[in-house]
Amino acid sequence: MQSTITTSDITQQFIDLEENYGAHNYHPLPVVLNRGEGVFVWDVDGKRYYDFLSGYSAVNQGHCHPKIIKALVEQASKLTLTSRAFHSDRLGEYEKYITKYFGYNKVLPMNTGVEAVETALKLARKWAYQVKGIENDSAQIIVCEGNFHGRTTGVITFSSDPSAKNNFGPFSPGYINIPHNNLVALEKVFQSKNIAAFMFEPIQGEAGVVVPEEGYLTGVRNLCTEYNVLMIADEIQTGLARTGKMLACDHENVRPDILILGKALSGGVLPVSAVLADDEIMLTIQPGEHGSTYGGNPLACAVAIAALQVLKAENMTENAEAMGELLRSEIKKLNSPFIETVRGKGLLNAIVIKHTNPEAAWDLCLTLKENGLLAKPTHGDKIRFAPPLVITKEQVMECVSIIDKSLQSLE
Ligand code: IF1
Repeated sequence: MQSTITTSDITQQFIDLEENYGAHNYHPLPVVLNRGEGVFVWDVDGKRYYDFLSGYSAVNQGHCHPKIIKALVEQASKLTLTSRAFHSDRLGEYEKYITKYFGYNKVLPMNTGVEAVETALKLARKWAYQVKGIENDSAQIIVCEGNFHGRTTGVITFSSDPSAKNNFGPFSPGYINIPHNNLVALEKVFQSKNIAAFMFEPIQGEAGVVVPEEGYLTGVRNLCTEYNVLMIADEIQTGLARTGKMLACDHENVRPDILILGKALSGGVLPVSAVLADDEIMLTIQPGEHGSTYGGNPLACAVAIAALQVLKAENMTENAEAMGELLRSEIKKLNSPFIETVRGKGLLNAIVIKHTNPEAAWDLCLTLKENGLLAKPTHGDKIRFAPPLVITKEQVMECVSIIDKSLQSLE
């Protein structure tokens, strides 16, 4: 079923500008947004939508959270960037705050998620050669099939997604892919003496919100400890209350050796990412060996403190847990013939569409849009349902009725 979608003239004008002057590296839904507040966004025609993507989990705190915006505006009018050639009065304060918040000795501040991932990989290699004693240039890092850790040429080296990788080669060596959620495969690959680290997403986001079995995180932790391999948790999407715990690793009380954060670390206000680790790992990088122009800038520090504060102050972790349970159970109650499964933890969820039409998930998202809810398919037949963590019970129920109404229109 091709939805009879019409776009207003003003919407089309903005879309045409992007078509004519922007790279075509995305295929967005035909909607042009110009305002966000909490769980809502508005388009240029003034139509309101529930945001069920949350900027790919960067807007956990809700769009334009007033306390985060206040921190942004105040700092922006004082000092935004010093570079790390000089100290600032915000960096040390932020470093102390975030390391106490997550229980690590040190933090290395970066900007985008993939930069933090690259930083974690460099730390793992430094540690491998300088602490574990692996022969130079021989370190191997284990990653999972179905992973998504960003889009630099270094990181897509180990992507298993052809669309992320095709014609971007040549790629760098030093990575081994194993199946996600498979401890036997992990222990097998750990028999080599050259393994520096295992990097994984506690729940695979891009793969379609793939939740590993209970006990997997504990098994990973135990194997990494036993074989002296660094456990690197990429919590860029699963962290910061998204899955109903502050970190997805908290579902099994497991502490990674390197923790990677991004996205909601700024509440969707500007790119802020971070790598946390203890001294044995973090201090393998000496002055001049790694950095970034904007890494740890005063503006990012001020915003990130506010973004972390509101997560706790407004009990967003607990709300994500409760509202996620409600959302999944209410969607299951719909008993739609077009929903194969509903899965997720907290407010990181996805439905898998069952339909003869390969475009059904896209068509459903177009209909959801018409009915006032924005969501996007991932990998064809899965639709991620990940609203801001401030969503209320009443709003969840309204969204379920929008989803129900939209499913009815699928033939
Ligand atoms: C796109 C996906 C989500 C991430 C994890 C690192 C990064 C991401 C677990 C890199 C980024 C974003 C990238 C964005 C869409 C979105 C995404 F579909 F691509 F995979 F969320 F699932 N680790 N994910 O999810 O962080 O450098 O982007 O700040 O590239 O289309 P970044």
